[in-house]
Amino acid sequence: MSDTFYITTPIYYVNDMPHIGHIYTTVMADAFARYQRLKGKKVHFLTGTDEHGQKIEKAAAAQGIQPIELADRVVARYHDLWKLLDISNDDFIRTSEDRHKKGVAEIIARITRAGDIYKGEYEGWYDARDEAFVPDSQVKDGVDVESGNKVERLSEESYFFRLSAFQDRLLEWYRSNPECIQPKSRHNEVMRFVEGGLNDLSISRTSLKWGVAYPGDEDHVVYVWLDALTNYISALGFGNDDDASYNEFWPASLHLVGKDILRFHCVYWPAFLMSAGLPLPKQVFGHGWWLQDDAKMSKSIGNEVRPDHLIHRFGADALRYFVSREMSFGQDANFSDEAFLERFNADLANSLGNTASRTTAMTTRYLDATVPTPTSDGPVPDAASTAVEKYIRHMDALEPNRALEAAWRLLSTINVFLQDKQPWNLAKNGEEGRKELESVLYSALEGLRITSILTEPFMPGIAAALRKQLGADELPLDLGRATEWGGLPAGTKLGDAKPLLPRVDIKAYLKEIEVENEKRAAAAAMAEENLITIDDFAKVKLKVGLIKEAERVPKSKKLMKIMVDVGEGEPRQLVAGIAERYAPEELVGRRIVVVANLQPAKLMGVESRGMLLAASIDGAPYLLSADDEVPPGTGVR
Ligand code: ME8
Repeated sequence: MSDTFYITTPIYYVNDMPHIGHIYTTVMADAFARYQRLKGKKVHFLTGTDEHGQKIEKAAAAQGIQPIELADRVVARYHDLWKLLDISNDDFIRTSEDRHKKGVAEIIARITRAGDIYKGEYEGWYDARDEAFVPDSQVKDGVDVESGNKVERLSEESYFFRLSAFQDRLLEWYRSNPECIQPKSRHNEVMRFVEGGLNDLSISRTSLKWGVAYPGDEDHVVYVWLDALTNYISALGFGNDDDASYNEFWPASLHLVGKDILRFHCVYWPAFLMSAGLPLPKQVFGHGWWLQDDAKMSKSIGNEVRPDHLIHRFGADALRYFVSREMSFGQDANFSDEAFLERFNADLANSLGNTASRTTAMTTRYLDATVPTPTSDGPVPDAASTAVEKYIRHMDALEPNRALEAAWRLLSTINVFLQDKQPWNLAKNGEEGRKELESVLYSALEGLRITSILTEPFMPGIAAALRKQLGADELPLDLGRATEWGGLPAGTKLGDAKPLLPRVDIKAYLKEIEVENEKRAAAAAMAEENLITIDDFAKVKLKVGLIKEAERVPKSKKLMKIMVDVGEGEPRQLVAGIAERYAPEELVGRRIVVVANLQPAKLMGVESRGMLLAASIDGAPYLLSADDEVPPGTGVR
């Protein structure tokens, strides 16, 4: 069996800030990475960002910044979040990095050499949200009926990958590797899709600039999914001078992705690799979606959960635990603050926190905070070995929620045992009672030590704090000998007892966040009032105008009627409040800036078809002007 384990998350788009979905995949990948380390594997854990493509180009334009600036901002947020959540990734790849571009160039070179690329014309639909080509049969009224996303028509020169030629080889791979796509239902889904036939895939775009330059053809950039998928090998040094990590870790043990992008990972990616003559990943797992009120979170609906308040108040580990335990791996689940708080109280504060604090408090009180002689009496030792065995079985089968259930059954056995034996009464029963008291407390302490190992992949911070309280922080941390009964030596001094996870008053907390949310909504509404998007600004059509005639509006001190050439043939009539500062003869021949798409209005009975721009100092107008060489009608932006 290989002693390396290479695990990846998808690389996340930088058009949007991270939310619970991105947190979930990364936390689960982290849990598996930590688990494999506990098993003694040499782990390489990769995450990163997907920075190219139309979606990012558009998002950056909407904010009036360069795509790379947007990427830098969002990447900084990802780095902060992964630090806060104690994610133990070994590397973070950005597709804007040179090492990645070299990897993309190399895989294209290999596919080209294999004769699987040809030049043609792409005529069809494109879904910029998923960065996917959509077949005609799937589009109705400009919408992809499968995803519900809007699509646009493309017609451009493109390089094509001969995906159609890989149908049989892909089917053969699925059939002879029943484990390669998980869960099983997804394996069947992908097979059915491929059995339905495959079209060749457009792998370059000309109508887009923000991407990896297509090798040898400057007019094209590489299609963002070919670019993105290659991150899994470019990050290891594939196509670079130093490819030692590639040789050590490829093929990946596990690509962990959401079910939304399974097809890209199970059809395109293996086909690219087959063509390039490279080994295929061992397994792709497509997990379910976090929903809110049964709807998938999405930017357009604006229902994405960003649980910063939960992390801030309860710590990263509480959130890590909640997402790991609440969702049956592979299925969908709803996210709610209420569900989080209930689990927090029941599983963390009660089952774990209380058991730990009762055990350490009694050991402190009755046994001078010192671990007594090891014993294997009572039900806890068996419960511990069953828990470890089940935990390993479920983790190996990618059933993390069930692995946690197994660990919590051990906690429950410890709890029931303490309740039965009532150590506080044993303490009153002389020498006989004292012997049993020591045995009961040893079982509880040792059961907790083993729990601290099983929970480490999910809650590294809490697990470490628990081990410290048990005086076990220097003891080995692995899933071999360390989980055998009796590891906690007699005479060990307990660490300081601090409450690990105090209960929360759910009602009071929900009220607190309601008030917070109201405040936040009010702040957002204000921000919205003051800020406009670039699209809002683009609605205002500004043009340079040349003043041809000017005369005061009779009986008005302020108003001047002017005729302005805005490049439309006929001059436009405008009425402006500038007569107190400018004489008509000063105006004729000036080049000014005009709002050309303002609804017409009447001022003192005179029609005005537009508005001129002027700076205003204490109410006095100072006209904005344009240089002499700018022709009338020129757009201003
Ligand atoms: O698809 N529930 O990036 P992305 C659970 N760049 N997981 C969710 C989720 C939800 N509601 N929403 C998102 C991309 N995710 C591409 C990937 S890989 C070569 C390129 C998670 O930023 C889930 O893992 O849209 C999903 O696959 C991923 O975020 C999509 O992230």
